Amino acid sequence: MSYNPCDNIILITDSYKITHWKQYPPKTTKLYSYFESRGGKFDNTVFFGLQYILKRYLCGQVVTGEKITEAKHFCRKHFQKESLFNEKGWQHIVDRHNGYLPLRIRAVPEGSVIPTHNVLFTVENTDPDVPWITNWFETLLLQCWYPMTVATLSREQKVIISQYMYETADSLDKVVFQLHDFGYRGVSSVEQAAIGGAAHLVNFKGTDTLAGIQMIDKYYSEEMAGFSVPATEHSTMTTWAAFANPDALLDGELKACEHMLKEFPDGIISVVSDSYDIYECCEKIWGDKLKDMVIERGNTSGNVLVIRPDSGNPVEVLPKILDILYKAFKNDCHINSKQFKVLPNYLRIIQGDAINIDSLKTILDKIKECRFSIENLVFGSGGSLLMRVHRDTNRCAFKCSYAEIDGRPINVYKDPKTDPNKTSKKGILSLEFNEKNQKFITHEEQQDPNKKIAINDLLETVFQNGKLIKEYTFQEIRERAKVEINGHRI
Ligand code: AOY
Repeated sequence: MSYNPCDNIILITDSYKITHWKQYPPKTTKLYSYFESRGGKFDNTVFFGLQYILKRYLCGQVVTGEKITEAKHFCRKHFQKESLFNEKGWQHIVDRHNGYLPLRIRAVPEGSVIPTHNVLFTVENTDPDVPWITNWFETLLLQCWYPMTVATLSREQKVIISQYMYETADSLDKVVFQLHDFGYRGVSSVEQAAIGGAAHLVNFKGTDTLAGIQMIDKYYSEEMAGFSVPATEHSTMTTWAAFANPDALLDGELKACEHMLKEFPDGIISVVSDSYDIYECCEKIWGDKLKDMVIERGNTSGNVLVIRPDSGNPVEVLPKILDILYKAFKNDCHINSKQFKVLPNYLRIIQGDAINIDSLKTILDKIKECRFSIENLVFGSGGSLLMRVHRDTNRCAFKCSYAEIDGRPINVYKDPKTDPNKTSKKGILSLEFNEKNQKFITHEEQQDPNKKIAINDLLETVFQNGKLIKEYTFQEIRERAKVEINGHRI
């Protein structure tokens, strides 16, 4: 093998799909399938991530004689049977198409926010001799569920933060930095971190997941899509116990905090402050012993100390430390135009523990109820943002809707008695935005001249015969996915 395992496109599929070429009706010349979200946790989905899959796996000369040979031997051993593998079919792709995949993929532009139950992309073979390749790639193409779901979940959290910011803050400018991605360690692989991290950056600009940034640079032409700042972890705080009395560990934490202020005299820094007692650290270290240094550092605009609690129930901890800090730094605090309390502009809090879309809402509600502005806070989210999602979060599915068999056009669909929610769409599909009622609608059976509707189809050909036909920049993707809140687009 001269390439990495899992780099043979022929084998990026489910075992059973290898046998499907023998199962379709004879004289099938076209198979046409589509991807949709059949509902789930959210009413809208952000379409994102197909371009990565296309560029990474499907573009160019991806089928070679060597890969066919490897796949043939693999299948012989895997199925313990000869000739289940369609060697002739794949060889046809090498001979006739020089190893470029004879497929057409049409998709809604990335970053589009589309209500569920609409077509998001379609796939069809362009060579009547190999109709089975359409669904061969279902396995790979359905993995689009992941970037799409993370982008959707991240955007929903942006909607929530934006609403509370609108109600309690003077400006919405900082929203794009209010949900920082902490999720690299919590995902299952570097590739997942890259894809999920990139999906979060569709909506926000703060991340510690470097893989996401590098992915966007390579596949979406934006060099630096995410930003971060110096921040401590517990090891950099608790090692200062070396300079403290064992029964006065807070002295070690004091030294660690003081060291941070000295080593990072300008810009934003974040200091995890719950090594021993978050309340003591806020009251005695930041609010007393180091208070003058914090104020002095804060005299230069742009210098911010961000205090990070990392344990306990945020609904209890956050109001308590907001109160402690508000009292300690009273002279520099103010009440904003919306009549909410704001800490000095050089002092903020980041809550990066126990954050998910549900706890986020509860926390924001509690903080608002305590009359503190949400501009005092930034959030970090890890596992819940990148890992606690699955294909059914947005109920993503890929289904065949149309075929041509012996020259006849056929509507193809399923309509299981045991679950009407699994009914699939029929025929050739197109997606329309109706300007009159401002709604998206998927038109079915567009091959039928009696049912065909003259519309502006939003689906664009992005891939044809092994080539990327249309490419989206991250900038335009972000623009499309923006959240609108009382006339502000964020
Ligand atoms: N990062 C803002 C910059 C990042 C982090 C990453 C797991 C940061 C913490 C912070 O302020 O506190 C992975 C946990 C924390």
